Amino acid sequence: MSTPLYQYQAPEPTSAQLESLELLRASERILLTGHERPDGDCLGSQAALARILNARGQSAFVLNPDPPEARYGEVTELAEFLVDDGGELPDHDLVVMLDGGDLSRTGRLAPRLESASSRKLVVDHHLHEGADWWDGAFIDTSASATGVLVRRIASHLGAEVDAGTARAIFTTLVTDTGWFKYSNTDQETMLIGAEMLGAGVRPAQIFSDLFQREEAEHPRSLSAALARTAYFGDGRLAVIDLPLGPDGRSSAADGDAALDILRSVEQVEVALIVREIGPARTKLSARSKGAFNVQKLAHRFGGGGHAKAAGATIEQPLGVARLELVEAAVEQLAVTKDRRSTPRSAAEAERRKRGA
Ligand SMILES: [Mn+2]
Repeated sequence: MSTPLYQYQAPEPTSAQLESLELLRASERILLTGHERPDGDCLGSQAALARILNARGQSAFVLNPDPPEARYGEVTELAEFLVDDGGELPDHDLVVMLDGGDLSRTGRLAPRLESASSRKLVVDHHLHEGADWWDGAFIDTSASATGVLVRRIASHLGAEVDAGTARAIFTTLVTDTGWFKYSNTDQETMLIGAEMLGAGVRPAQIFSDLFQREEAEHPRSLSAALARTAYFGDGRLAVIDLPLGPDGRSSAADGDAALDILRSVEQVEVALIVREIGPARTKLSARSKGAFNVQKLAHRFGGGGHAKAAGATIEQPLGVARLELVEAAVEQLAVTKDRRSTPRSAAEAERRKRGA
């Protein structure tokens, strides 16, 4: 391989981050975990951190509450990935929770993790509420992906990023930035991405592995979901509700793909998918563009996430949850500045400030 054009320089760690690094250095057998239904940021961060620690001669493995989707097969083969079987936790002296700061998001693993005598570390980029339950936290809510934080940790530990680790980290970036198109895409994201290309990542291959392996049913289930689109609040809010199928199973429609299409409509600022997952259980996926904060909306329903991507599990029947969500979202839209009135350039913003 030719000499890489660029090597990433991590920002100076904060004192809390320095303590986190000390925890990592001081541990021998490290259990990495994450949230239920792990996504590409969660799994990629875990694979990358496991490889970084293993290369240092430490023993790191992943234990998740749920199995990974098949699309992440090329990521989970990069480290030891276990799925919880409800039994005793494997021996470990440190737990690292990645891509989530609330232990409850590890689902049924949470009580066993909590009662384990091991020390606890969080590596995350979500807004955290509630008491700190950990011994250390490497948190930066401005990071586009947890993988960015893992890349910083590699720098701080003086670890090499090999081709496998690069693949894992690149997967985290493209998952959480929607392939570098969401507003969280910043210079650090692109610099790390550029560095990963130097380490052997081929973006087209990763795109194909992640996003071009749908089942034959995918276009039809997506179109059935999109046909349920309803608009509220002068078209600024788009909602798709997905009832259980005739077989009693929740819809298999790809929510992310549908949410992308809803947001492609010019006047849509908030897109919601409400999916029935049981008789009194509804899952919300919320996305926004412009100023609307979906984390705030999800929080009202017991969920969380980021300003532009959030979710919640609501203990209500689909119809009730949908009604309450629409009401809350329209209410919040009323106090959110209309996207069309948002200045498109710095020069325009300056003109408006001067009242011109
Ligand atoms: Mn993430």
